Amino acid sequence: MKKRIMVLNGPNLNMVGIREKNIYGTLSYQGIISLIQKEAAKRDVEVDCRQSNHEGDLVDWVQEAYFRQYDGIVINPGAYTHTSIALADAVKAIAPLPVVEVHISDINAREQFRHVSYEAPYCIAQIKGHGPIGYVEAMDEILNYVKEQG
Ligand code: CA2
Repeated sequence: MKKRIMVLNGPNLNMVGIREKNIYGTLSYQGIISLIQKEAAKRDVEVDCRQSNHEGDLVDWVQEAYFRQYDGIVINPGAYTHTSIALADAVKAIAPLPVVEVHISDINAREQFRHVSYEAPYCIAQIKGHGPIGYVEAMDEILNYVKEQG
């Protein structure tokens, strides 16, 4: 059966490529999704890509990935990374479903408040500062993890 990965993006990620290009690069949100879809097709993987500016949507989708038995989640929670215990709880609750956290920028090289991630302790990996290709690396982390688990 084809592997199925949910790719979630949090608040303001629909703005990349439009503003703050010095931080997030010039590729648009749609460009990032096209890149992920192209790389997923090469790996014969199904990706379900969603973006929301609302915390509860992200919590609902993490739960949906669990109940609908996706193989894993790639998530860039945006600023909710640094604030949301609700999202961290959701990620923790679906263990051992593998979750990889992605950040386009290197959150550790930025403001102090971005150094904290509430969900990172419950993720199998965190990828930061690799730009849009980080999403593809995250997808590969999930696929390797799933393969190793048999
Ligand atoms: O580096 C990342 O991917 C982030 O998750 C992006 C978030 C930020 O809050 C995190 O600390 C790191 C922000 C999403 C993009 O926000 C924009 C705001 C204005 C213009 C363009 C993008």
